[in-house]
Amino acid sequence: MPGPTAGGAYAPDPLIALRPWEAPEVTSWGRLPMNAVDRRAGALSLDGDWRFQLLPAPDAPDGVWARAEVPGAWTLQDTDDLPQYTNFRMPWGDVPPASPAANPTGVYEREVDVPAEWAGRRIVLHVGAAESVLLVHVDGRPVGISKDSHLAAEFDLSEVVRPGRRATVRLTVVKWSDASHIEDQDQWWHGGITRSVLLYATDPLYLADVTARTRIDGELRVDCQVRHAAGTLPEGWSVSGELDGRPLTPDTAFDRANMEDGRVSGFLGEARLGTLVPGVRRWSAETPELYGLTVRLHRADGSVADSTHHRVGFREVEVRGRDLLVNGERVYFRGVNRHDFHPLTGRTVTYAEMHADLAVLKRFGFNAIRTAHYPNDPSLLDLADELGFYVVDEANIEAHDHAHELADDPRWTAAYVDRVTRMVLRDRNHPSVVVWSLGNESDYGANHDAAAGRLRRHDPTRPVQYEGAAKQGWADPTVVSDIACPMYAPVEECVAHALSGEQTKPLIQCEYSHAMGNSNGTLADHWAAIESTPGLQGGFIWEFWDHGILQRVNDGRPAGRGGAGQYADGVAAPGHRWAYGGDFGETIHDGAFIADGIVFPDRTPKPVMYEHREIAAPVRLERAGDGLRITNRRHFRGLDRLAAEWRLALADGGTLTAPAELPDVPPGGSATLPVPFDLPDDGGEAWLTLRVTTAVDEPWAPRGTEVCVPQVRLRPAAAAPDAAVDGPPVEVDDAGLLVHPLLAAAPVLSLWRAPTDNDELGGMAARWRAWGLDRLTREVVSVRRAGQGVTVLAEYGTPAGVVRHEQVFTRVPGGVRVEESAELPDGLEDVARVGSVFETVAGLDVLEWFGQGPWESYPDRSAGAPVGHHRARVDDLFTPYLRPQESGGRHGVRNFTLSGPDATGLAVALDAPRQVSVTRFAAGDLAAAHHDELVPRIGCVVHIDAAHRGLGTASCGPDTSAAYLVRTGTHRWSWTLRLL
Ligand code: IPT
Repeated sequence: MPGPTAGGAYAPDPLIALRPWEAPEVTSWGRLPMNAVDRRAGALSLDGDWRFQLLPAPDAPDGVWARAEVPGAWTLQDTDDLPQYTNFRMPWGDVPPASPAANPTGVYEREVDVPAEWAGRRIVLHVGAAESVLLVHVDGRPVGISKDSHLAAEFDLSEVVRPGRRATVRLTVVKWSDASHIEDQDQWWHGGITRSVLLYATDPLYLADVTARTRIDGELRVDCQVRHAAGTLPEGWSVSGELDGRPLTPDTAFDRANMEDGRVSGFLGEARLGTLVPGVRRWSAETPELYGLTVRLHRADGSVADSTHHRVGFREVEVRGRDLLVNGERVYFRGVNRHDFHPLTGRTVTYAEMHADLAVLKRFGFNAIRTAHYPNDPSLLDLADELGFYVVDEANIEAHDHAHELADDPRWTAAYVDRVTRMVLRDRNHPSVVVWSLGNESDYGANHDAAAGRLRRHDPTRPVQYEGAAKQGWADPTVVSDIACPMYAPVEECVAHALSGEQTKPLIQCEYSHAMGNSNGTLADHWAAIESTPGLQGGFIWEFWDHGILQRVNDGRPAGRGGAGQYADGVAAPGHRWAYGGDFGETIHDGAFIADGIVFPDRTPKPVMYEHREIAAPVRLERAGDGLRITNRRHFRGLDRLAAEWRLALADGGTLTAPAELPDVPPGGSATLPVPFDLPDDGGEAWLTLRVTTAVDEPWAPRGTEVCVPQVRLRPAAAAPDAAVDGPPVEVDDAGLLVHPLLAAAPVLSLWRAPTDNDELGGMAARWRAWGLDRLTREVVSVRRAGQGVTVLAEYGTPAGVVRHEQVFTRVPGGVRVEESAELPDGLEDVARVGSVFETVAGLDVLEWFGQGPWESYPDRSAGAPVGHHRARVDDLFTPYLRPQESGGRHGVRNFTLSGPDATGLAVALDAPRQVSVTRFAAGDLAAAHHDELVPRIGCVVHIDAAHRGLGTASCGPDTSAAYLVRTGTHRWSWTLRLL
């Protein structure tokens, strides 16, 4: 910061003169070592409103002060520097370590009254996170520099501030730097101070770090580092500790060894405490048992100089052969990648919000998180310890655009080592952290090896993974990854590896099943393979959030905190929308690729969550002879804390319920039971569901929350086609189109769906457009009447051949049967659907169906939608994906009714379970860029599909598998339309 000298000239500020934003070797200056000591209690919060100005460059002179909120990104506050989204392209062209000349630099300033009672104490400034270079000045004096936008930086202010006096703290945050080149993650670019700022004081004699290690036999070892502000430690200090009230024992042998070989010098004290807890309760994601650890540092007179509190869990992680074991068990990793994200505040997230994230994950069967692609907010790990998650803690390194160049570049070695080391020092006491990750998408080089060396020294108890290294050979023992952790590997490739005899490491995909838009097809197939193939242990879905930023439509600005309450159920309120790449006027951006989560930007679960919940169900139900088998699929506990109820859904009857008693079965065990109902002779197709709920209030869900709904079919449908009857002839117009009082548009052939993100990015949509499937023209070939019936033949021409479509309309009791066939020529390979589409008149607002539901399902994403009687308002059937696309489908529908408030309407019975959708939108209506731009029709658009293409995950990763593709040749389907 330039400051006036005695002569009135400006002396260059050393922190600016150094140009640390273009010096990768400079990872910090004046910054204290990272540690795990908890300083939150007793700290002075400096959060709130700060003086703020945004300079055009770090070395620009001061301008005009405004205000900004800390913590918070300035890109979401009242500045002209708006968020920008790029996947891995750097938003500016300069090669590392250069940064652009136009480099927004936020200057934050405020006065701080340093408490008078801190006299004689050591005073520390803590900045939770700043993006991407932080320069600290106090009262004009340079204090320090820090990099790494996702880890805290601490600075000793004892010599700079005076207790009882006021000090001016100035935090300069440079947005673009050499560090941006290794923070090139697929997310919004922001600038600002994104986590809390604190000031705290300690005794001059203080705990510099505390490391707790546990074993599952109940052994706890606590290593303490002690320092003194004056440099040399005074004589006679000691540490003591307790675990839930049980005193820890000082390890005198350790102390003696330290003394004898002189390892404890005058400035660094080391001491070890320990205990053995008999009958210890083990920590796991299913049993997140925590013990409270308090460590105290005493002066020679026994008085307490410092203390810290931690929660520890007794658990062990180990790679044995090709299994990753937690407490000796080969657990499955039902994981998701999680960014720190909020639609109003960007990367600033509160404890309550993180709790809500984890609660929703827990409710939907997830047990693992990869902190993509940087250490998440520290409270996330407290919550993961408490709620029970296995965490892959990832360092903030992604050099994506310059991955290969930087991996071996010695100028960046310090940065790679620094980021990995500081993460480990911050997080190693958390039982939830089971694996360290060296970062993401940064190729593999000497810098990774250097970081891993330091990491293994600091924490030999956990495995290390790094996808960039694993890519060089899943079984290669020479690369620095204990886990084969590919991304988006086809399931067949994973199975082949596991069966090859070559596998040497656990195979857990660090990213798979890309959740962009209407996606996650074949998730159940992945899990069928994982559970039946030793060596496969799961993976981490990409990703948790759709990162839509709430934006005001009128002025295009981010809504910021003012947007609170301006969204619900995944949808932005009128006048707002979920912004994605390009919406803030950026020319360089990657569009809707940022909207690829399993939850909407407001955390509303997308339909895939239900699919996952069922795949992860703790209880499995199967037929076993005449009875049933219930299996406990947990790894560490019985079926305790769960309640259940039986439901019997009869196609031609209603739904019966009966209380269920879950058997007492150990993890992995099963029990057989009789079918709990006597099946009535009538009622047709019958499905038995075990509705499992939480039996008690859990930290993540109240009692009675649905956990899974496994089901078995007890009786198949009996085929009983309606006989043709006499009656008035079926009416068709001259074009052979059915005339019906409730149809606004008659059923015609549909081969098209509004492309999903997978269809677009996978290239299918381009092919379908080239064939003109989005604008098919129907030509009537013949209309033949016979008795009451009519046969209509039509043709739809495409550059890949002509599709012949026949409809046979027959009078049946109370309505019309429509028998259809469509012949797809060989050239029309892999279309979106083959089926009928029609539109109803207005006034039919409720859909009731017997089939899979209640949520959206598709052929390759239907394992989580139980068969039953379902009911929904038509307006609620469409899923509001951020970029409009095919949505609202229901798989396995047998029959449905569409009715108005007076219960009149139409009833449709299908010849077989079919993919059906009833929405307010024709496929062609879904061409808008954002959901809020859609204009619903007043009638219903109904699709009945003989075949519907799977969703796959081709926006990033494998497409759906062959079994879910629409084949060429003849498709036949039929349905009956009646009035209610
Ligand atoms: C992979 C990235 O790790 C992740 O951040 C995200 O971009 C994801 O893809 C796609 O959404 S990298 C890709 C090149 C496989």
